[in-house]
Amino acid sequence: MNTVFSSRKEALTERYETLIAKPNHKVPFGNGIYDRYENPVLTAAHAPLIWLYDFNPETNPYFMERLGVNCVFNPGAIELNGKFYLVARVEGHDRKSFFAIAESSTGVDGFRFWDHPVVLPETEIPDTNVYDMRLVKHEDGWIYGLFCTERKDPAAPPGDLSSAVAQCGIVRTKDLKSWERLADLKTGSNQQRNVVLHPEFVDGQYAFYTRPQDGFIDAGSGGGIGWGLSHSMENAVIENETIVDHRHYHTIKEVKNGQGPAPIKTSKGWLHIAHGVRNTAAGLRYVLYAFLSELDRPNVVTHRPGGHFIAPEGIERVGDVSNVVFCNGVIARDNGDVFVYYASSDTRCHVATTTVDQLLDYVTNTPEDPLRSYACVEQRIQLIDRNLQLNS
Ligand code: M1P
Repeated sequence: MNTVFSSRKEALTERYETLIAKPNHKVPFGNGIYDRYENPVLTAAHAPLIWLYDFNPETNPYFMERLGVNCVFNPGAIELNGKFYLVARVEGHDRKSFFAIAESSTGVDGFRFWDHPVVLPETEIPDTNVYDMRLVKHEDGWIYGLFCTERKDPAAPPGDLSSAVAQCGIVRTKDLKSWERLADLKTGSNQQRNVVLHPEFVDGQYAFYTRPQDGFIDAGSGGGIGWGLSHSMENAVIENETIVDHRHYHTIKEVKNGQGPAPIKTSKGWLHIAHGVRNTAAGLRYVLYAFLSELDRPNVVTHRPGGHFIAPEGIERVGDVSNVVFCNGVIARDNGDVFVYYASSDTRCHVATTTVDQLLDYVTNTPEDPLRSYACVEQRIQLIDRNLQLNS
């Protein structure tokens, strides 16, 4: 057999298996709210070699990559029969994203992709690009995947090859293997991204978190995390969209924000993880934040801890779209453990672990953003004075 072919194949296979077997450890100390981990849980290097290379020495004597993978990020997450599944956004060298499922028995390491990516049926108007699936076990018995479907803007002037229309695509499955495509969600907004299905019926209807916005990138006069109800999932229509969580001047979410995964049900309310975006001289900065909403009215927010929950750190700051953390997947286990899957800089996937107790402590006891420097100093002095008293 051709020696270049066989030596490269052998070496790359060994490197791949070493990567998958690499144990992941908590980064020491943490912040008491959650623990980060030393290694990302999924990267482009986790793409199986059979996705990338032609394994025939006759047609690929140099064991050359044929279909590259650029990055693996923004995974939806679900636990089924005690196993952890991520539906990752895999982006090829051709810039198109697709979904693929990786499975682990620990949730923090050992994630291995299934052989085949998800075959996502198209609608009559084919998607150009699909990404950021939110997986939801709904009380109706289906697992729904809501994702962003992107198509060229038909109203774009000639020569404009960038303008796109983003809308919410919907699929459902029972086993993560066969997927039924439903009609795209209809709302009154020109653009929709970050649409998430609430796991329970509200007033007997399907409930959605939305993110209406004017333009493909800019929220314009729109934005905020929206909310709406639909009688059907087969032909989901939201007639009435209201804003649950607004954008706000000079905060972590002044430019835009969006619901992350479906919220976690707790004894004190629905626990939400979301992303907030602000502008800087270096471009947009995406961080995660959290909030709590009422159990019976998930669209009514009761607690808003100020500032970010997770911001990009170290290597997380660098990637195809730098200074970004994004989360559309979380697993809350029956024992109270929570696995927050987040991606950094549109490049790789990480996990942070915590518990429902810790998250409830965080959202209910972290003070709100007082919105002015003077008030922030007052807030901090109150904390300092209480501590000095305790220390004396
Ligand atoms: O590039 C950062 C993120 O940008 C978009 O999020 P949003 O709609 O909130 O701006 C999405 O394309 C997301 O996938 C991406 O990570």
